[in-house]
Formats: sequence, structure tokens, C-alpha cells
Amino acid sequence: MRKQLLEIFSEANGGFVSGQKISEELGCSRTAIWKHIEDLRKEGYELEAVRKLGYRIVQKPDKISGNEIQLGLKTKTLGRHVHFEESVTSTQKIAHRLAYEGTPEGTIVVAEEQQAGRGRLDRLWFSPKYTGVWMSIILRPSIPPSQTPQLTLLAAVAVVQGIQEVTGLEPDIKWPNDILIGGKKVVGILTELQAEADRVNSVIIGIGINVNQTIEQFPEELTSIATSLSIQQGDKIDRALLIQSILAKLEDLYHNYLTNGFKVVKLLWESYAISIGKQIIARTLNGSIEGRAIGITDDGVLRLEGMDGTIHLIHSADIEIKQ
Ligand code: BT5
Repeated sequence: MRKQLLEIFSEANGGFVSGQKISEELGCSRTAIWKHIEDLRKEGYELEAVRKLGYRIVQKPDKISGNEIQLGLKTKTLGRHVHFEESVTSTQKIAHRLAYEGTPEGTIVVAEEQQAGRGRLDRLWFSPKYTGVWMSIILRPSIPPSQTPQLTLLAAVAVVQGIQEVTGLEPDIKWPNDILIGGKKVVGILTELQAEADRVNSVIIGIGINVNQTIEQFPEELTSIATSLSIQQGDKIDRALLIQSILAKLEDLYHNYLTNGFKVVKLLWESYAISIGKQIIARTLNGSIEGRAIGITDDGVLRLEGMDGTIHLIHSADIEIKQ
């Protein structure tokens, strides 16, 4: 009932909907409607009620929910199953469990807060309440495990395009998984696998986006390296809309990738990448290599030309771009 009511308001696009129309469409009494309206108010919706005109939504709550994400979603599979929670340790952890239990491809896990959000190599990802997008997406592509790093790059392209569409900002990608604005990190992507030796069961793409934090809301150790979309754009950003836009871009790219391979993704990725052509230091688990980033291979591996002209293939590293 609540979902139907929100759909009616969503169709009205901010305009008034009469009590009579609502009661006809929902098949319930005016008193029942009034109760649902009160429930929406308690959830943080600001509703205006005017005699003879009816009700309209003035402001949605600064919260996201499974409903908010699904209303107006333009995808066929991504986000059609939403597992939403207010507070979790990590959305990745839940997504792993759901993937293992056989949840359909495209299921997403979204939380308002992560108490132990994770980055790569067990690093922490700061994920405070009501301000960001903390989301894990479950895909089940028929590709060998060696090709899954391509999906990290694919996800980065989709996130950049979603951010561009919703905010007008123009983010950069730093190989492999960071999205930056003005040199500061605004998004981190973590791709994890459930696989056998030669077969992928599921790929879990974790996306963390700083959306509405103010600079004061970041812990001190992050203030010089991190930023949020709203700091950059100057306005509050609708997180549900951002999720919808990213899912739509991701679905398009993913289908294109499954049909035509990595080529299109590679071209798009290169057009957003800031590290290519620059002097960089790649810090890997086996030590650091300094040189010029000259591109990525068809598998999404970074090609780095060392000081002595040797070409190194970097599969996993932290990159520092030298000025
Ligand atoms: C990443 O790791 O950038 C991947 C982050 C993925 C987070 C998402 S949120 C949804 C899903 N559920 C999870 O539990 N995780 C995924 P890495 O490249 O290792 O970067 C981690 C480093 O970024 C930390 O060591 C900090 O220096 C910095 N950092 C931590 N929180 C940050 C934040 N909110 N914004 C910017 N930088 C941050």
C-alpha cells in the first residue's frame, strides 16, 4: 500500500493528488490514507495537505530505501532485487552471502551506514550514515576469473557517467579503482570474486561514493585526500537518483561488454583516465616501480614504461601520480 501510494505521488511529479483519487486507486478509506500519510511524515517525508486539492510531496527524506531506489529505476536486471539495511558491517559481506545462496544476477545490497566498510587489502572504508552510497552489486558473467579486473574498470566508467548525468561534475579515473575530482578521492571500487579455477560464480562489485558529506564530516586523516560530490558541486545530491543512474549506465555497459568484449569499455575508460601518459609510482606488494603509465592492455592491466625502457605489466598496485 505504501509503495503504491509513493508511486501515485511519483507519477504526480510534485503536484497535488486528491484524496479521492488516492482512495480510488488504493481501494481504501480516507481515514486509512490519512494514516499512511502520517507514516510517511514519520519517515521524514514533508507533505503538504490543502483542502480540495489533496496532498503533495514537498520534500523526500534525506534517506534512501529499497522503495526509493526502485521507483523510477530504468533497468531490466540491475537493482530489481534490492537488499536494503539501515546499518551493516559491510555490504560486501552481505552480498557474498546472498551470492552464495544463489540470489539472482543484478541483486544489489545498499546500506545507509557501514561500521566496517572495507577497501582493498583489508583497508577501511569510511562510510558514515545518510551521506553516501554504500552499495554492492552481484553479477554472474560467463567469463574466466582472469578477466574480472575488466569489470572493475567497467564499473568505474559507469560510476563516472552516472555522476556526470546527475551532478554535471567531470570526475577522473585513477587506475584501477579510484575516482577523483580535483585530485581528491570521491569514489572507491572493490571487486571481489566467488570462483572456481576456471569459472566465475559471481562477481561482487562494491562501490563507495562520498555524496553529501561536508569537509568537517571527514576524519582528519582523510580531509587532504578525500572529497564528496556535494562539496564539489555546492548542492545536496539525491542519492537514490544517483544509484538509479549508475545502475542504468552499468547495465548498458555490461551487456555491451558481454556481447562485444572489452574494447568499448577500454576506449571509454581511457577517455576518463588521468594517469595515462603521466610519470607515476606503482606500489605493488613486491615493491615500487617508477615510470610512465602508457596505457592498459585489453585485459585491463596497466602498462608502465620503467626508467630503463622496460615495459612492466601491473596487475594490482596503488598509484601515485607525480606532478
Ligand atoms: C577502495 O579501496 O577504494 C575501495 C572502497 C570500496 C568501498 C565500498 S562501499 C560498498 C562496499 N562495501 C564495502 O565494505 N566496501 C565497498 P582502497 O583503494 O584500498 O582505498 C582505501 C583507502 O581510501 C583507505 O586506506 C583510506 O586512505 C581511503 N579512504 C577510506 N575511506 C574513504 C572515503 N570515504 N573517501 C575517500 N577515501 C577514503
